[in-house]
Amino acid sequence: MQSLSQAVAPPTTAARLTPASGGAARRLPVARPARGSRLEGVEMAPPDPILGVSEAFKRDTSGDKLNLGVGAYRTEELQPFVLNVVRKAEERMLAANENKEYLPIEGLAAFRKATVELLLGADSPAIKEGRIACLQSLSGTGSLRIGAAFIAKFMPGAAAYISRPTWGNHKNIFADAGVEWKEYSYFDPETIGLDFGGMVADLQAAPEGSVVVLHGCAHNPTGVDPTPEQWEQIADVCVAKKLLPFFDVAYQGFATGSLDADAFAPRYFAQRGIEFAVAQSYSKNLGLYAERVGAISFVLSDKEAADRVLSQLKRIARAVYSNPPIHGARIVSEVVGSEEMFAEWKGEMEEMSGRIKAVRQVLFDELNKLEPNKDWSFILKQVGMFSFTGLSPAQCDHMTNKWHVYMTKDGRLSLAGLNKAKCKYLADAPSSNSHTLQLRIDVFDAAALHGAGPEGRARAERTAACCGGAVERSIGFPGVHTPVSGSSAPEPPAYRAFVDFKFVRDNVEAVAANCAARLSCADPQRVATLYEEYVAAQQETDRLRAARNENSGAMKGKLEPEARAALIEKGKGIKEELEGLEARLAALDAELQREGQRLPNMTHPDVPIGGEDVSTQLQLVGQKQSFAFEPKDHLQLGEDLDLIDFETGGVVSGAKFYYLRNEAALLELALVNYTMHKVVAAGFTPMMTPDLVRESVFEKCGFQPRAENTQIYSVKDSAMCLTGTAEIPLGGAYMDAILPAEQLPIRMAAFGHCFRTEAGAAGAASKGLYRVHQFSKVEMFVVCTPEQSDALHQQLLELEVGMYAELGLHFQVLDMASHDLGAPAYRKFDIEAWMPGMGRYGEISSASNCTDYQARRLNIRYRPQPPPAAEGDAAAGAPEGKKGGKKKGGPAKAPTQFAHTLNATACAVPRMIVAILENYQQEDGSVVVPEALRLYMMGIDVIRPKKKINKAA
Ligand code: PLA
Repeated sequence: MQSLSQAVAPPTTAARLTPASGGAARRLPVARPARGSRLEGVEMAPPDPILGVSEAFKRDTSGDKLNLGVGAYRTEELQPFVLNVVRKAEERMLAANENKEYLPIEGLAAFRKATVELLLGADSPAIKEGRIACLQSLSGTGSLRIGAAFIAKFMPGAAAYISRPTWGNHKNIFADAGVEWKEYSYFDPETIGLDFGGMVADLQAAPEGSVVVLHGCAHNPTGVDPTPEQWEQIADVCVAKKLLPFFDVAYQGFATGSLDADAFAPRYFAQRGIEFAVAQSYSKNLGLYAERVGAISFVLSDKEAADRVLSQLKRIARAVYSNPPIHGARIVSEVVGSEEMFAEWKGEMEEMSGRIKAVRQVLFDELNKLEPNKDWSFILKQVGMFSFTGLSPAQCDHMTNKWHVYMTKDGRLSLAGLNKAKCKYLADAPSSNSHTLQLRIDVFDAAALHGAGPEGRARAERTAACCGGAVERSIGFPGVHTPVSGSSAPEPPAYRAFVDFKFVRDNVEAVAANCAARLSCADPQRVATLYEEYVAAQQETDRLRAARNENSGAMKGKLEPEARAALIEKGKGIKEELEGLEARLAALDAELQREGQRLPNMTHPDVPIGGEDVSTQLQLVGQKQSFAFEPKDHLQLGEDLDLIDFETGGVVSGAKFYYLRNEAALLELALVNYTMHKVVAAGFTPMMTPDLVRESVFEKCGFQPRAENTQIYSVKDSAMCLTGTAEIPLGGAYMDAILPAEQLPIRMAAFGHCFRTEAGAAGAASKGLYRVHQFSKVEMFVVCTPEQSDALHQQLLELEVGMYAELGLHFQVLDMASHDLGAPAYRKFDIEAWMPGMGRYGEISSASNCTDYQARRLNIRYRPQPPPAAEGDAAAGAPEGKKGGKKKGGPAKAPTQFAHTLNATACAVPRMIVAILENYQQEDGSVVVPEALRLYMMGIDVIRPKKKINKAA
């Protein structure tokens, strides 16, 4: 049986601790660190972007400090708040003297009843009919995680769509559970409101059966919620696209102050009979942060399904924490279960949400006083605990480092942690305080970014121009293009590519010109800037680490108590600064990856700049076939000679599928065997490769299986795709390898099946065998050193030319123009054969030099040979570490370098069949088999008409 990890290999996992699957049995040397602890490779995880802020806040000794990071409610005195109803409930519980026995796995019955009633209303039919599978779990986070684990297990392959932006932990939760997450548009910085059009469009574009995570109310971090009418339309899309809504209800009561009004969305979905999942939390609305009390529920269409789902939720929870904690659950049951306490809670809820609204008003007023010409209304319009200010990460850092205002790097301010008095500090303290000027500028900038600020607009325009535009990229087979599109901002990188950032920074103009020449929407200037920032942060980190070491060195030995105390204090300061910097480094690194991975390869200087029409003709081989009769096209020949059966292909599989029959079936095998014979003779290792490959390998080879209009078929319920070309499994074969230079070049040739959706394909060229959903191909792939790749590119071309010439085809060789290069290709030679049926040349093959583009993504390296031992050195082969004062371990190993990769079509079977049938047809309707193939054709040298099987007897 397939294991879960196989079924849902999370493509978002960036790093792997173990070598590629099957690594142990690989015959290739794979670098393993020769270090001490077996866990030496475990890297430091970055501090949590939200809870890390609270940790830093605690360490700050300033009297001015303000924690606007975590969404935790404070009183007007900025003190933590325990609700009166909670105190009362606890008193009752204490008086009742209850025991501490384990709860059932599903939790406390009274709690579960109270929780679904709070969500859907006590008279909800779903509750009455027992259609809700409700499991008490560990607050909102744990409930989401159990829900995510359920999705991973029972909806394998379904991605979870989360809003952009969203609560930072959503990505962790789904990724760690093995559910791939993707984003839908949500926030429009221009209007500081909902990008409803973008949201609906993205959800409509999501594959059927996807999960869509919706904030039930008081969206975190934007404070922007859909209107009831918009919720109706969201529900329509969920129904039409069979999406599973997964509500995250963490702030019920904080949007409007009313627990009932804030439950509008889930209640509306339930009323429409839409099945959904929901995670509820009592952290905020009952102030039970540390009690970890919440629930995961599935609202379903019948009781029987609910019973089954609950049984599986229990099964998951049992293996994670066995059963939930009781204290908080009892508080909830007491409060929600008693009419009087429930009413009191509602009052306190209104009070909390009212205080935040009052703070909004004061902050708004202060900012207005300060800068009346700006539109600050977003502060008032946003709902819930937060204000989404638009401050950049650098500005947020500045707020913290200089003014002790702790906030998350996405520009979110928790107004629940602010009071009226501090609003003044935040916006406009007495003018004698020179600090405020800077603060004012920060917040002022925020408005500029939100509104028509030049930077924000430029970004938006760039994204629109690039991603909406017709940027196309070849998927490896000539003439087939995949639009590189994304609905808006690029997704975060799913893997780490070793992009040469230094090169980009040092050559930013050349890289920009290259992007323009290739119609790429990447932004080299941004990459260069990010890299500069990254390097500076790295240097600062190194400096601090050295200071820390020096400080701890100074503490060794005997010291006066004061001196020691001073050193300890200093050490603390350094530690804190380091933590802040490390978080910044991690954020910079992620953005560098995201932006860097969008860059295309550089371009060979001889490549003509422009569209296909400016490609250079390098060679013209053979001559156009002249016919003394009216030649047929391959479809007619295929029909007349009973060779190609599209009709049955259509019935059995669908349009653009076909059967090859009789000599055509043999012709496919003959072409494959002929080609294999040739390439093996040329030193290529013959291979048969998997037709299903992990999505991540596609990405590392430079393909985009998830892009809109992708040419690649994804396999439902798995993270695998059907190969579009054997280039992908061949490229993946040496992923993460470190190859000794003397093993290079590695030449491989694989027979593989190619599957293509042919999205957007139309016109004459899609007739017959020219463009089909499945075909066979022999593909060549080379891994080599940088010095070898240009010559090998020529050799691949020569091999192709030799074979097609021997097969008697007439063709031209083109050095393809820049617009026609896929992102990985540095240079590409296409071969186009004369196709009498179309009356023009048609592509039959393509050979690309990808230089180190794929190798930097697939992490294919080689180790150059060490320089020959200098004279007078220890004799070569002397025992390591003995003579000559050499370091233990023998001659110094040269540092590894990225390999180069090349790929080339040796034989794309159907297009060869087209070319052969059309060029070798005879006046009598027969087709002569090219001389070179006869050896492989079981003695058949002419294909003649034959009696066909009549299906309708
Ligand atoms: N869902 C959303 C949207 C949240 O904002 C939070 C908490 C949770 C779920 C989970 O909270 P729980 O596990 O305590 O029930 N968000 C906080 C805290 C308040 C945090 O990050 O954990 C925040 O500051 O965003």
